[in-house]
Amino acid sequence: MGRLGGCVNTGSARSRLVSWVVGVSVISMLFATGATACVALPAPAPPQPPDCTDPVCPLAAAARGRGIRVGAAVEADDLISNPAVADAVRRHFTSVTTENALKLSVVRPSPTLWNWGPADTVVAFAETNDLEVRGHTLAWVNESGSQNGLPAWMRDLNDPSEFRTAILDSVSAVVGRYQGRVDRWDVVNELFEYPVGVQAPSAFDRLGPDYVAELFEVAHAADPGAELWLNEVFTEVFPAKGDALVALVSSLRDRGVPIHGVGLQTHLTLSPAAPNPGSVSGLVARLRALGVEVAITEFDVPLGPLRTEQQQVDIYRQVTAECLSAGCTEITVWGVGDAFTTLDTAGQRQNNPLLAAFFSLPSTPLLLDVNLRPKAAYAAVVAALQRTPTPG
Ligand code: 9MR
Repeated sequence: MGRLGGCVNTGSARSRLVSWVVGVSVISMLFATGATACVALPAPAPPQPPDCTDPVCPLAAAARGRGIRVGAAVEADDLISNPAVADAVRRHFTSVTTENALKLSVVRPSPTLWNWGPADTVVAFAETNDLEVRGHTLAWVNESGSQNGLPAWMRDLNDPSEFRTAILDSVSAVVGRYQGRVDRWDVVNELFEYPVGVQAPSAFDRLGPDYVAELFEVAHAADPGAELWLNEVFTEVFPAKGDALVALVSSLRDRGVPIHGVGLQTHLTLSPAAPNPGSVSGLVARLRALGVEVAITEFDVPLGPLRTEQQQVDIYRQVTAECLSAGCTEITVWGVGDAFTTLDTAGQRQNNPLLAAFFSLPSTPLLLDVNLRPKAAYAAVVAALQRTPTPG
């Protein structure tokens, strides 16, 4: 891709007003970016994707060799109904994230109904296959545009004490049930509004002003051995969200709140442009300096008229290398393969008009193709895992 192969960043910061015309609406955002001088270079050929019939494929092998995790979001139904999916997960990945199974809307759809089946399936599959588990997610805060994982009955509890009982009891029950079996939890998901990094108003405000700390404490009490994470979206696009994350994590750590990691979702769906060089590594370094782990937790890079397969490959390589160079401990993609991406669903496209405007259908955003074969992007991530130096 030109940005990587043929452009020189001069380092002088400037602001660029980007306007995206989406249907009848215009969405304008201010970006800070380095001035860039480009020379025309021929695009390098994409790396040949490795074929893998081995029990442990290059992606998992490279991650294990480096001592980090590569993961995929999975659904229990897909693991059960499609042996090829189960096979691909166990050979290519070392970690699974519950895509929907542990959202409270799935686990506790009514006050008296606990639906453990999907999560039990994913956790048992992981144990059988020596995979780690990221439990996603206990409190999805920002409600803008999409379901946030809260069941309607909980959202409708306007009485603060009833809401408090419902949420805190549920968090305790869910984390407690999987004590010692789920390695890490996305305790709080999508806390901040965008583009600005302020806490989004939500049903969770009924818990009081310090509810983030309280949720971490409750989860910690239910499983003191589990890692507890904050998970945030679009930090590579909106620097203010990164600043807000750093400030919040700093305050939580200063107060001794049990927070162990920060996930950067990295859904690259707002713009066809690659993240500004340094935007990922810079934030990872700032967060790690606070004493927390950092991971890419929901990576996907859809294709569209303005993003070619070669650019997809380069973005996967660039972002993975940046993350690893600053000390990331996990790279997780949001789906086992292109047939399972959520980005092609109608709901996602309605909730994110930029996704509908800029990216193809199908968007083929993942590392394995529709037949679960490794793509060129897979080879690029493997190369980044093998070659990126660890931070000194
Ligand atoms: O992929 C998930 C999709 O199947 C659900 O319908 C949707 C709403 O619950 O959530 C999707 O996953 C989201 C994740 O939980 C949080 N970050 C954004 C993900 C993609 O929308």
